[in-house]
Order: sequence, then structure tokens, then C-alpha cells
Amino acid sequence: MGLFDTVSDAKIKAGDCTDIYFVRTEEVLKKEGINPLVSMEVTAAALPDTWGIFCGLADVLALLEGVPVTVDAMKEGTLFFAGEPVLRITGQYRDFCRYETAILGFLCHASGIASATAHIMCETKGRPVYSFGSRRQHPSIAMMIERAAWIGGADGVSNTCAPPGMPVVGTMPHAMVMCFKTPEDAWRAFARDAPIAVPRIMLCDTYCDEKAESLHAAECGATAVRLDTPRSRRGNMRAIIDEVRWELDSHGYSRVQIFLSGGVTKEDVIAYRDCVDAFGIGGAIANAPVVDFAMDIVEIEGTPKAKRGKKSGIKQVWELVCGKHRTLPAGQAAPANATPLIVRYIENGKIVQQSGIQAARGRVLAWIRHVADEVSAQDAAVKKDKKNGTKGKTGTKSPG
Ligand code: PCP
Repeated sequence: MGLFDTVSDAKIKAGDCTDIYFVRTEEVLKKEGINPLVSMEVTAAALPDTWGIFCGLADVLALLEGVPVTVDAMKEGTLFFAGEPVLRITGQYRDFCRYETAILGFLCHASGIASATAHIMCETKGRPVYSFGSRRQHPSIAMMIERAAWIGGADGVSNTCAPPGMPVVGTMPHAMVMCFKTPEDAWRAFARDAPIAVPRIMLCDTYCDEKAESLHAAECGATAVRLDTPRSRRGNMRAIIDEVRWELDSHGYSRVQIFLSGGVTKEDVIAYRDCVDAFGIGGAIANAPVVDFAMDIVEIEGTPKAKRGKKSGIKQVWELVCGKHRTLPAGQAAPANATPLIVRYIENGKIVQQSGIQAARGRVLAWIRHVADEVSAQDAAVKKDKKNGTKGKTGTKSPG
């Protein structure tokens, strides 16, 4: 037992963090002398939202390195849809069956966070979003949460244990404000003492009305005010934000930005993106619903075989020139100019390519830009229709 209720890397790597039925399965198959060559695919039958972002592969590679299996998978940061295989493992079943629990755990959780983040980022209209939610989960997985949020397109993360290569951001908690006699004392101290590169974002709802605190914070050197009002006390948040903006502007602080945090959801981003300059999002990212991946045998000894409800045979997912996906039997010819989305990562236990965070993020950012461009084109078409009096002629393009 370690100090905390966590499982060590060594135990996970050894396959000792597993569901007991896999241990029983191993025992029975061993006694019976059965160990078939199988291919298993990881697929989600349904998704929390229309599309997902594949994430968590790097941990799967670390887990399976040295295990005599071959792994083919989508690259991290790849967009996927329900029913598409995202990962395939081929090997003698007994050699890897006990790893299923950890493999799915890595993929379900990380893909859930990356997908939720990307869905939020598609709605920001360019407003930055920061991942503030590592406190919503066990600290031992803070690095995983921030990695998945960054791959999903967040502009920065708050946890000091985030992997290198991403901005770690944050300013002050309510507790810091309360350690001083007045909020003004706290803001002035922060303006004086925080590292020069840290933006002077002052938390403005500790004791009083957001409008009054925001004005005072601006007078104390704020470059932005953060409104963290708990949902239970919010009232009409738009009216509060509008009022804060109005008073800041009319007192000569139009450059002071407004940040919103505290229980912010994707719906809040949509509701306030026109009047808020940036968002801090915790639970809606860190507690995102997991992607409900399953891992199923699709071939035994080279022969297609699957349980009911699953399609037999190994598959390839093709990205067509139009951007749509098509899933075909792996042996079937590629559609014209299509790109295969499932590629080799482990060859008989040896990693043949690594999964990089920044490349994964790049794929998601490209998708987010694509969605934003489509939305802008639709908005422009709707405006044009309205102007020409041709209401309702504009259609909505499906993402995949
Ligand atoms: C924390 C922080 C953010 C919150 C978390 C984000 O709030 O100020 O607003 O997480 P959420 O989206 O799940 O709400 P508190 O824990 O209230 O922090 P503090 O009072 O210490 O600033």
C-alpha cells in the first residue's frame, strides 16, 4: 500500500490492476491449454456528443511496450464517431487479456476529457478557455487531465503537474483575498508581488457586489477581473456582467477584461461569449462523461468472429477527401485519395512510433478551426438570406 489510495505504475504495468474475471479467464484458459491468436478492437457504440476526440494512447503504448502484441490505432487528437474502431490489438489472447481494464480506463477517461474540451472550444468564438478542474478529480491523475484538456484545445491549464509544453495559468483564490484586511490590500499586494509575467487578474466577488469590487480592482491595477460567483448566488449573470462592463468602461477601464469561472459549462460559454473575455472551466472538463469504449474480439486465428452487436473482422477507418469517415474491412481497397486513420504503433511489443502531445493538439485545433469556419459561413449565409428575404434556404453541414 502506498501513502494514498492509488495503484502504482509498477502494478498497472504488470497487469495487476485488472478486473478479477480476467485473472479467472487466464487460469481457465491456461489449464485448458487454450491461447488463440486474436484481434480485438476498441469501439464506442455511442458518444456523449456527436463526435469524439481520441486521447490516452500514449499511456496504452507505455503499458503494452514489451508485451508480445501488435497495436494499430488512430493518432491521438483524431476525430472519431460512434462505431469506428479507434484501436486494435493483435496477439495471443492470454498474453494481454488482463490489460483490458487499464487500456479502457486510459482511453475512456482521457478521450472523455479531450472530447468535452474540444466541444467547448468549438463554441468559444476565439475566447480563451483555461482548464481549472484538476481539483475535481484525484490528484494522482492531474497530469492526465491537463494533458487531455490541452490536446482537446484548452488555451492553458492550472495544475503545476501538467506535462511540459503548455501554459500553466492562474492568479488568486478567495482564500488569498481573505488573508488580507480588505480585497484592495490583496489586489495591491498581488499587483506588487506576483511575477511580472503573470497577468493582473483580480478575483472580484469575495465579499461584495461584483460591480463595486471590479471597479476597486481596476483602481488597484487589475488588467482583468475574474467573476467566480457560485451558481447558487448568481441571479442574472448576463445582467451582472453587462453592469460590470458598463461601469468599467464608463470609469475609463475599458481595457480591463472580464473572466468568468465557477461552474461554467459549454452552455455558459455560448451564453456569455459575447460579453466575457475568457473562461476558467473546471468540472465541465475534468468531470466530463467518459467515452464508453468497449474492447471486443473481432478475429480469431485470422477468421472474422464477433459477439452479437459487433461487426466481425479487422477494420480500417478512412478519411475521405470531403472529410467524412468510412469504415471498411482492413483488407478492402482504399477509397480514392482517402487517408487511413488507423496506423501501426507497436509491432510485436516494440514501439514503432510515439504519440506526441503537440501533434495531437494540432489535429484538434485544425478541427476546431474547421467547425468555426463552417459556423461563420452558416451565419453569413443566414444573414444574406435574411437580407434577401429568402428565409430558411441555408442548410447545416454535418461534421462527418
Ligand atoms: C475554483 C476556481 C474556479 C473553479 C474552481 C473552477 O473555485 O476558483 O472558479 O471549477 P468549476 O468549474 O468546477 O467550478 P473554488 O474552489 O470556489 O475556489 P476558490 O474559492 O479557492 O477561488
